[in-house]
Amino acid sequence: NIDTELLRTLPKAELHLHLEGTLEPELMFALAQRNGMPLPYDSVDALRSAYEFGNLQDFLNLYYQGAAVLQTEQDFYDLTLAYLERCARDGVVHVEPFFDPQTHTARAVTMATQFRGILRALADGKERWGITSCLILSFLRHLSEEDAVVTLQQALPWREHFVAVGLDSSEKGNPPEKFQRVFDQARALGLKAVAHAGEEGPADYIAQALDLLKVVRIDHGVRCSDDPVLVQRLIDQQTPLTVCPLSNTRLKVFSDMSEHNIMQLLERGMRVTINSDDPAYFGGYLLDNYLAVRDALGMTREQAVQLARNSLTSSFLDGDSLNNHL
Ligand code: ES4
Ligand code: ZN
Repeated sequence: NIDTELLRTLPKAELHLHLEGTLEPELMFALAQRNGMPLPYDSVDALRSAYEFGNLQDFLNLYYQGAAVLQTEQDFYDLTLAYLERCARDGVVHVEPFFDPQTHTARAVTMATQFRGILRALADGKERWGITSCLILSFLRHLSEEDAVVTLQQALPWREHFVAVGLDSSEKGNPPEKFQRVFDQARALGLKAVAHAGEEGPADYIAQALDLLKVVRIDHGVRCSDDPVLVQRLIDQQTPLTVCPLSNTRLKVFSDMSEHNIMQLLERGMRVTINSDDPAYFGGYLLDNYLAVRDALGMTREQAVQLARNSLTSSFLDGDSLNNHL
């Protein structure tokens, strides 16, 4: 198995990370106090002990409740900068974070507040630690397609400051086909597309995301293994999967890390990457996810190098900006 220090120093990219999911309990309390908002927990420890999830929806309920403390541009800045500081320590050289604007515009926190805080932190992260980034605007799939269309319109003044649209939140019952028109609009604007698919939802949602939304990566995608034809397609097309091991075990997608299929998918020749999803809620940042996979399933130095390389080559970087990290 590869040793921890080698894993830490290996240049890695993070391609599946929700900024709202990096809100540590300590920061949640600090922002609640700063903004004069009550929290339904007495202490950081009480909050952390509520992080026991039976499924995706259990988690999402707490995640949206937590995100409500984010009110000002400075809140979004502090959140994003704290994440980047952690990346710098873990050998993460490039990030492609999601944010969920609808979570905030629904509370009258404007698109401008969100973009200004996040973009200022991403610029400072590049300056301080050399971390490059591409931001992804993600639509909430439990809301209507019309709401997503309005959100895309609201984001147009920042069109040059995000590279792709994504699709997240409650997967079951909210198939990719529900968002075909807004993804068409986004691609017509020159944006790339990604989508969560095959996390809790069926393998068919992965095929829909590819065929109807024309995504260039699948977020999660681990349920592809239910469909051998789809598995072969993902191998043939070399579609990147942004797998999130600690997320999958915390949300009971796999009962235990020893049951996770990530190394099987990698060994079958799929373009697999390791990511942290919502590290403040799932018990670990990017390096912790690599270590958890290594400890449960084994990871040779060659496999670790392949995974880290996949993360960079599956990113939205190209040309010199990619080569500078390789
Ligand atoms: C998410 Cl783990 C996960 N799945 C779907 N949507 C999400 N939003 C934040 N984390
Ligand atoms: Zn996710």
